[in-house]
Amino acid sequence: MTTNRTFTMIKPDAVAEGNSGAIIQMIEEAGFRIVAVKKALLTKERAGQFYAVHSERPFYNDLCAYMSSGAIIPMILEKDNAVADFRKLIGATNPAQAEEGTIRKRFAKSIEANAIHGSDSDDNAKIEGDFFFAGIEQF
Ligand code: 3AN
Repeated sequence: MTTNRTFTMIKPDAVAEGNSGAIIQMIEEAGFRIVAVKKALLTKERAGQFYAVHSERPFYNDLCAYMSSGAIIPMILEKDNAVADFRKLIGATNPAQAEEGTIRKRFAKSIEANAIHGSDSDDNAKIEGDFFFAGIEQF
């Protein structure tokens, strides 16, 4: 199944450094429409729930601590081919491998503090969007 929505969140490093405006501008200029947006602070436990799929990975604890270390900006986005196009826009997980012109190339600090999240499938986009916005009206 294909949908035209994806889920993203601007991570604590990018929010703390005042890069959220520039990142949102890149997202909108790439043709994505913001369907839902808010600023939020995750507890470590809730970050653990969000990243449960990584619970066996060696970086899981650090990732949860990092993701609860400061405010984040979760968003639901809409565009044709949203999931794949957004993964292209954010670039590789490791910013050292991210292509020129991608959000992570421009703003990511490290493989952990890599500025932004993007869902990797339509199913996960729905699950992750509901994690933050279930029951909230979407425009
Ligand atoms: P992506 O965010 O590009 O989909 P995932 O889903 O493999 O990457 O990883 C989720 C998050 O876990 C990444 N955004 C990054 O913050 C962190 N992460 C992934 N791999 C590593 C690693 N080797 N060391 C530290 N953190 C990592």
